Amino acid sequence: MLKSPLQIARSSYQPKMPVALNGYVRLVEGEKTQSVADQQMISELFPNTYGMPIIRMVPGEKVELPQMNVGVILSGGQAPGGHNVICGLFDGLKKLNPENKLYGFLGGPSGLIEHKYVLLTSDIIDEYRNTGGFDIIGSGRTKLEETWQFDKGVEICKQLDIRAIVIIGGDDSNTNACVLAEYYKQKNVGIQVIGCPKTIDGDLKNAQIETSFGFDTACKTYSELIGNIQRDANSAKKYWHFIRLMGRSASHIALECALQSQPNICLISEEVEAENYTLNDIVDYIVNIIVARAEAGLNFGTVLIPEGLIEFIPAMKKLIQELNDILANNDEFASLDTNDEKRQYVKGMLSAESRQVYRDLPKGIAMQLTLDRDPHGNVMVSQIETEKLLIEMVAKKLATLKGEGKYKGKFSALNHFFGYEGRCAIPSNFDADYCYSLGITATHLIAAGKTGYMALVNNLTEPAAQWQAGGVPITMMMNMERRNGKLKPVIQKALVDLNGKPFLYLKNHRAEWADANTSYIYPGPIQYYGPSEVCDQPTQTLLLEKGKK
Ligand code: FBP
Repeated sequence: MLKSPLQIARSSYQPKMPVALNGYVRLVEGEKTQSVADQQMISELFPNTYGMPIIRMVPGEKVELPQMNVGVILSGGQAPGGHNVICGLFDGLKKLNPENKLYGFLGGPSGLIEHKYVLLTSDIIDEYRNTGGFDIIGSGRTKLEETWQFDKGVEICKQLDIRAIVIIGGDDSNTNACVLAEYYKQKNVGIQVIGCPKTIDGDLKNAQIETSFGFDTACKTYSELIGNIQRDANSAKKYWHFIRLMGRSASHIALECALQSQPNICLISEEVEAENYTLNDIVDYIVNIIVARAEAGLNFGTVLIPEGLIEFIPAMKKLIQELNDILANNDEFASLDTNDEKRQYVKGMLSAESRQVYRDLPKGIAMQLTLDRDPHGNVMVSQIETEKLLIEMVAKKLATLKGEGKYKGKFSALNHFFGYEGRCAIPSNFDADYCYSLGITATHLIAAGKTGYMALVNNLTEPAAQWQAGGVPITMMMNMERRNGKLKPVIQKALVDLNGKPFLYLKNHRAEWADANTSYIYPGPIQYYGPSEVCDQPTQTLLLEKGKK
């Protein structure tokens, strides 16, 4: 296969690692742990994996270990660095014993259930070192949550003599990893389960996990594009760019990109909800900035919009919840032929308040809200074009103001959505190093017989040599939440903390960024080679959270 010069160079990049992982390791166990909330209920649901200690890895002596086989699964959306977790696992296993084998389950969790797998050899692994994407074994969104699925997993693990499964996924997949670990321990089948924190969304983080992998590369990729657009806007001086950014419910990606590029406007869904803003409030906020800039002769700018915004506007949230209930397993709705019939049907089923909200939406957006749900029953926010909705509403408002003589500018807007552009980017040095270390760490947790743990690498704002590896019991991150009408144990999702330093930095600077004089930063493309301050920097979010900025 033909490769670019960068692809060739990256294949021989040697990820930097914490000192403790360079040789053999010893595991040091801390105190017993508690879940973040609902301790009583979580401990009853996870009697075999609750309360385990946090683990720290320190340099140790070589110990002879029996041969072991491991299976790995990629779960959910792509995130840069996933291949390196697998490479780290492979190298870690082979270092412990060259006879160890790594199997990859194909197409996500369904590979385990349907017994679809591949034996990962050094030829395969070498093709994927430091590359983006999940194509080495593929990924999927099948939920692993029923005992028949777990039992199918046992069958294939016994057949391949697999002693442990590593699940690389987000909060839901790691929740399921924990349920699987508990089940296997309870049934005493001798299969360990270890999780790895993946998602570009950045919402799998807490007191132990500093960041999920992929967030760094994805945000740097989007920030490069935003910076380029800003330079274009500042050169041509004729367009307002409305840029929606992936990230599901949480606004971490939008916030991080704002910190990297200093746009004129960045909306944060969590703030919208906390302040109880309506769609009109948001439109007014944008319009006021556009009018002020127009008065200074600046008919251009950038607006960053988190993809989950719509779900955080209280009236929209209510509408979406009603739509979720109406559309769940609704064959009658599915059998309707035209969009008009569907629209009438939905209107007939909504409460009066939601019907009004639905009616006021542009037809295209209203239709998007009724599209298929994901396997968790959620609206697929990546398919709702909020940026177009805002452009339409802002343009309408500006036209009214113009009629009243309150706005004399020219509004010409372009829309963008950045998501898929960053999920498979070549991992930054940070993600390449972090992910490889996570893979090696997972190997040591397995070798030590651990289950129900998430691989942990932290101290990430320091040079990689000073990173600390270990493991955190997944039950420690759990609380009880209502999902599809039922109370369930789940890993607590981290939304943007409105008292946290990254958001406060935005809040303290946004008036200045909105202002007449542009404060744009142009981050440029990810650099893989060069001085450390250019190519090894973690995200602004991490630097601010750790008090390094
Ligand atoms: P994960 O939560 O699985 O990491 O997915 C991240 C994400 O990229 C979201 O930001 C986005 O909303 C979603 O996946 C898009 O999903 P799909 O790949 O199915 O279009």
